[in-house]
Amino acid sequence: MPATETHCPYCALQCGIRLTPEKASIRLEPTDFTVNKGGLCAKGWTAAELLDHRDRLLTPLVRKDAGDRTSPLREASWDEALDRIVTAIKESQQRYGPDSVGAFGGGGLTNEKAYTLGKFVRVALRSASIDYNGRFCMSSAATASNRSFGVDRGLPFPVADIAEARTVLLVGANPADAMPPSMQYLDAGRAQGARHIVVDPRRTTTAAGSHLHLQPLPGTDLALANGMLHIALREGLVDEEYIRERTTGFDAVRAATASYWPDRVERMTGVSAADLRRTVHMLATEKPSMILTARGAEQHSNGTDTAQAYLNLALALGLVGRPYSGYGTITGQGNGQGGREHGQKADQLPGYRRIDDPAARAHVAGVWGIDPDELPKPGRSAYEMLDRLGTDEGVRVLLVLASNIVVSAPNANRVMNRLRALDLLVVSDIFLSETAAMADVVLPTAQFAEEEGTMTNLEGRVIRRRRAFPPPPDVRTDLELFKSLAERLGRGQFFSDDPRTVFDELRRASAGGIADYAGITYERIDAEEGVFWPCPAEDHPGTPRLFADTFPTADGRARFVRVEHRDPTEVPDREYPYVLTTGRNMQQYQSGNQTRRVAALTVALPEPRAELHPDLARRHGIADSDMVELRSRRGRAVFRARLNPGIRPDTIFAPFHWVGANLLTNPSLDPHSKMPAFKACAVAIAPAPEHEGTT
Ligand SMILES: Nc1nc2c(c(=O)[nH]1)N[C@H]1C(S)=C(S)[C@@H](COP(=O)(O)OP(=O)(O)OC[C@H]3O[C@@H](n4cnc5c(=O)[nH]c(N)nc54)[C@H](O)[C@@H]3O)O[C@H]1N2
Ligand SMILES: Nc1nc2c(c(=O)[nH]1)N[C@H]1C(S)=C(S)[C@@H](COP(=O)(O)OP(=O)(O)OC[C@H]3O[C@@H](n4cnc5c(=O)[nH]c(N)nc54)[C@H](O)[C@@H]3O)O[C@H]1N2
Ligand code: SF4
Ligand SMILES: [Mo]
Repeated sequence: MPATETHCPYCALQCGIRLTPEKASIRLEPTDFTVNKGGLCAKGWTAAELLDHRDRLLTPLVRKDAGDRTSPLREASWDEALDRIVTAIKESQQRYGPDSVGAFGGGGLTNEKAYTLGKFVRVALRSASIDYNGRFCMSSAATASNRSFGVDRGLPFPVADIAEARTVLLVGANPADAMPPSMQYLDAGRAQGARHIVVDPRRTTTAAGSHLHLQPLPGTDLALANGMLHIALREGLVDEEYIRERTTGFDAVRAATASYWPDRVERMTGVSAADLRRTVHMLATEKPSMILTARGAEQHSNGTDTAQAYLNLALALGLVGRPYSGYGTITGQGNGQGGREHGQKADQLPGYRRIDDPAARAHVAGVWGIDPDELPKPGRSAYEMLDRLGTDEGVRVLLVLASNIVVSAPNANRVMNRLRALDLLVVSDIFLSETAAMADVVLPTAQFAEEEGTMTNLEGRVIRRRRAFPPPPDVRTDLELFKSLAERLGRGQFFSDDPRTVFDELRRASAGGIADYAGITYERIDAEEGVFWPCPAEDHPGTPRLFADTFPTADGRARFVRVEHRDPTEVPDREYPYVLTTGRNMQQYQSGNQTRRVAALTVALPEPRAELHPDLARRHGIADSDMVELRSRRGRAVFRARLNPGIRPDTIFAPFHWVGANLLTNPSLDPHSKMPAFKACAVAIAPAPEHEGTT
């Protein structure tokens, strides 16, 4: 078999890789694809191990005794598995109505699969109940970008532009661990004299390499941004002409920032007024400048307003739409961008259309060949759906694809209880995840190198995932799954399991929408190293850079939105005196269902380690590598301690790649985006016996 050029199965950088079958193995090497230019991280280098892994799911599994989840899973035929699912769907819909059957999707699905999942739920199930793990990822920055810019494309410029900026402010982003090959652009910038400022409660590798590291208390990034805007206004650093010509709504923001005096902001955040001033001076005077946010700023119960505060700052300094400058959010999952455009969201139709917009409903219903009145209304957001599973008003039959919610959803004890209350849980995955292990029916699915499709990377560049080998004999793609379920539900005529056919339909469904893919073809992607949306026609070049002349809002101007600091919903008190924040380690990916099975990664990082300051550790009699117990109002979990003098003494950091961190986290939701507060809750700490092991 010849070599196949495709992309890494994991994050949104979508590094180019080449897979070459050899006698007894598969060789994986980086390509010089324009984004990674020959770079890969440890996860990418070892991704071939997933392909012929001994843990691979190779047949459907069902419970030995249907309806009894304590009975063991046994192998089953596709017919038997699908029949069990369809019987449960029909019973539930008859008894409780169409919305009692729902789906939870993922930002790792190809565009073709994400699109078809959204359509399957609306057209085959006629249900409103769909949402996905991107709600836990990009939703806050997406909401802020939509309301200010009229569009949500994570980076409105190619990632290579980062190398040309002279000042870069990274807020709650740790690309040195989360996207190591992207560091070549930051490194190149620094080599030319650029200055980088990192805002993170921890001294990460990214922070250590920067010019200036600001260490705020988790959840206070909004106050920091308003404080910078206050200084910019007072010291005449804002771009009044830009504000006049290209924006609306600044007066309200100007008024709101008046009370964010530097010494007050210093007390709220722990960042010195001098550092605040240095930062805003660099951004305003050492241009071009970029402000980039990631999950550290966004995964809060005020995440939307926090992203907004940085967006306001970028607009006030006149950065947005100018060369090598602006605001961006660093998208996380492999198809985290495309996955949020084509209908997996509860309130959305393809092309980033709104499901409550009559014109959008008419257009998409036309492409799908149904009556617009058949389309359901908006459904509930991810956690709101999980929180009601198995209740009379909630979902009772749930299909989970491309997410391992038992590990990755907040307040996991509650989520597990709700999953147990379902009438039927169906999970499609590559490996038996913690969520799949709870399911009534487990379906084996094809993985990256076994399927065709498109992904949209963190830049909004649509690229191709290419098939190098067929899946194992009894393993099907999710497209085949949707089609065969739809057939059994009498709606098969609306679905195709051929990725190209689906993509061509997606192009038509997205045409005229915000995320317009109409002019993108597989052939163009091959010829042009990907195509940036919006791309409304085949002779349109695509749009690597947005906002140069106008914004896709009604009046063509960007909108300022007034935002005020609010404390995280849960702040430390006597019983739970520290702030827990959570996030990523370099060697593991997400819920770990893939990377925890890769030998080299698990040798490098075998268990979750909670990072805490040596002073805090000493106070509790904890030494490095001791076991520690963390407790919150929702649960307890045990970690091995890692003493880190670079973290704030009032803050503990824990990775979420294993069951543990999310037993503690707070599901309090951002009112605009419905993002949970993954990055700030209150915990207590105590030594734990060694024999407990990590949770
Ligand atoms: N190795 C690896 N890489 C990944 C992933 C992975 O699981 N593993 N996942 C991918 C995905 S889906 C995503 S979304 C991205 C995420 O990429 P990032 O957002 O860069 O990763 P996180 O570790 O979640 O958070 C970034 C930083 O925020 C800091 N932080 C915590 N609380 C706060 C706060 O209140 N304010 C500020 N300013 N900072 C805070 C943390 O200390 C952390 O260093 O990574 C992608 N890449
Ligand atoms: N405490 C805390 N929790 C967090 C976060 C945090 O920072 N802190 N971050 C949040 C963020 S940003 C994210 S993105 C989520 C991610 O968390 P999850 O949604 O759990 O993400 P993954 O672990 O990538 O889960 C993907 C699953 O799908 C499988 N899979 C891969 N490809 C396919 C496919 O094509 N089809 C199917 N059917 N399955 C497939 C994989 O094997 C894996 O089991 O976690 C969120 N949870
Ligand atoms: S940075 Fe992301 S896309 Fe690149 S090799 Fe690592 S995990 Fe894969
Ligand atoms: Mo994410």
